Amino acid sequence: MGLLTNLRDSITRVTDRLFADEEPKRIGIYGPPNAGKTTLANRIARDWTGDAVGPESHIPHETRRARRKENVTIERNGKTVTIDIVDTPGVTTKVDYKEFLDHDMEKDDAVKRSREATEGVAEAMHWLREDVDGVIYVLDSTTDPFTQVNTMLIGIIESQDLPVLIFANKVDLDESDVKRISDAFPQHETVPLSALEGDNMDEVYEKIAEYFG
Ligand SMILES: Nc1nc2c(ncn2[C@@H]2O[C@H](COP(=O)(O)OP(=O)(O)O)[C@@H](O)[C@H]2O)c(=O)[nH]1
Ligand SMILES: [Mg+2]
Repeated sequence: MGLLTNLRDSITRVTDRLFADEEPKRIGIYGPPNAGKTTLANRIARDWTGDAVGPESHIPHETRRARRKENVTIERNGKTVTIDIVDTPGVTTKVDYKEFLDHDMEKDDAVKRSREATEGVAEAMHWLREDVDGVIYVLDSTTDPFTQVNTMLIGIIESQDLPVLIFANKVDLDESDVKRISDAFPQHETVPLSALEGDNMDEVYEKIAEYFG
């Protein structure tokens, strides 16, 4: 009985995919460590599916492998977009195990974490070239956006002709400066939000539907 039910469900899933108008778009969430990528991925997943993607953390590189939440359907203004949300590790020039030691970790564990984080970053970069249909680039609006990593990554995204939205996160904090971000990347649309507090999520979903639908 269980076997038949499983088989039937698998066939239904495959035929649903075959006859669906389109495959879901795969949207990668990129940006530096601690920008709030996982918090955002979790908020989107919870708002539209009720489940989360992965753990958020104040320790940099908590997301050391890419995590994926498939078939998240977002509806806005009569537009429906089904996306696979890919939460990637933060991209940076340096993953140092000493950074983890600052967070009260044993050296072995810290070295292991930094190795995993480096592999995760390589994986995220590979996906950017091969495996995503659009990018949400998340920045912490309390920090300077003019870094080599941001400029380089946005350059790569542009060279792939991928649609990209820049999210200026953490607008709930006093030091938040959204204009600094929109001035740094005037060629792209900047959407202010607080992934933590859920501020401005209506506009976030509107823009996602508009850009990736
Ligand atoms: N104040 C504030 N903190 C945030 C916001 N979004 C994320 N954070 C915090 O920033 C830290 C890093 O978040 P996380 O989602 O793990 O960042 P990631 O490394 O980009 O995945 C965590 O402590 C979050 O609670 C936000 O909108 N406002
Ligand atoms: Mg993360």
